Amino acid sequence: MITILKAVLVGADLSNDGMINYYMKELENLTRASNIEVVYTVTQSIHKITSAFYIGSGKVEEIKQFVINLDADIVIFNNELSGSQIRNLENLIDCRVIDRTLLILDIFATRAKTKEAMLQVEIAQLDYMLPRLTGLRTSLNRQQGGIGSRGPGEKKLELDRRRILSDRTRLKQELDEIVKSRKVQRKNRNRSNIKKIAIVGYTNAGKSTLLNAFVNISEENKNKEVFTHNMLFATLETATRHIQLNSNKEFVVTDTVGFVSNLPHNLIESFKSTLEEITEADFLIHVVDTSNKYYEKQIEVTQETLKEIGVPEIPVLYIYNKYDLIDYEIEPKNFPYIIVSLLDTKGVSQVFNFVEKEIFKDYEKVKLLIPFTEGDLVSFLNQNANIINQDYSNEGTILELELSQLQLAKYINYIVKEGPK
Ligand SMILES: Nc1nc2c(ncn2[C@@H]2O[C@H](COP(=O)(O)OP(=O)(O)O)[C@@H](O)[C@H]2O)c(=O)[nH]1
Ligand SMILES: [Mg+2]
Repeated sequence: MITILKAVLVGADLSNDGMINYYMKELENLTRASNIEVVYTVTQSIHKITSAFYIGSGKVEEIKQFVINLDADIVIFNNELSGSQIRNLENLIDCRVIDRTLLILDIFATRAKTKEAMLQVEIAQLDYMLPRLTGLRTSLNRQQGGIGSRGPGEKKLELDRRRILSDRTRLKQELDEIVKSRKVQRKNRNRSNIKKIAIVGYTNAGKSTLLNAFVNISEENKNKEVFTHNMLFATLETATRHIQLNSNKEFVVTDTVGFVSNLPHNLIESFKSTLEEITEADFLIHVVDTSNKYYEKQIEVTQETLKEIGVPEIPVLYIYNKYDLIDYEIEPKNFPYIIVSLLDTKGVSQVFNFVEKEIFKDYEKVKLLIPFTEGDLVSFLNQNANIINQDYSNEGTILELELSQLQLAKYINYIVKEGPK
């Protein structure tokens, strides 16, 4: 039988900016994503963090009562705790205590599927553990039922520390190897000068749904869909797909891990290599879940996270998604934007039209005259460019087609100059 853990959530409000309910709602979603039931939520506005418990000791007593009365198994803090705060809280409340960071790391750990993602999460977990060894040790004992067992001796801790450090070095080396080969792949793509689009946004906004819509535009891409699911952090891996449009224009599109507010810093650090794909994009599509009433805050969170991972000024299209679910008017504050439902084919084609126009705006319509002796070039262009019209003259084939600036330079000698009529 699966027993579902019951949690009491705790949030200390230091900034008093009116956002505490948003953060607690988000923590609740994260907790559910971990398959833990939320039985109660406590918030307290504080002016100063106490070194012993983070919050005031009176509040801790109150939490203890809730834990007993509601038969809770775990207390989850929205604020990041130190090792000694965890230990003190656990001793006083007599229940396992974790913080938001550990919760997120835990979700990432269960969702990671590729070797790269697993290594990244493991490194982030070790970085979280290192400064908290004393506190976490009691937390671990308690989990195993060893109530009353104090933390291990100093010597044992030192051994643990050394073991963790050497594990970390080994994992980092493994990760570096993977990152290196990914870089080579990326370089090859860059060399081919294909336009790159990156889909970004808050977790569960519809990013993977959009990627799949792109994938389904053309026949050759069938069976390359990615996983979409109504849950936080359904996918952690970066998926890149090559899309070939009917007009023979091509681009690559990347879908990556979604964001959430206060993403643990060491998680961002260790996912940097994955997220680098975003920094190299020519165009970003920022997907927004308008059915979440805090969608504006989620846009900000995404924008801030992009800044944190060093994304330069790249043109962005905002997609205000899940319009089918809402019964209120929305007033987008970010431009350019499209309001759609990505589950609706009409919405999807609206997005495509915009994207196609935007990323291929440097294409020009020209006429080429290709001598009959160069029939290979005619068939090559038929396969690789958008041919609008094909005609013949005494000298050769006349192709009316769209070419990128790069192609224009390459075929400049074939261009037919249109004289004044
Ligand atoms: N009702 C509705 N659901 C949507 C829409 N777009 C995506 N979803 C659903 O939202 C959930 C999350 O989508 P997903 O693409 O996995 O989000 P991601 O985390 O951003 O990749 C899935 O269950 C989708 O089917 C939409 O326009 N309307
Ligand atoms: Mg996804």
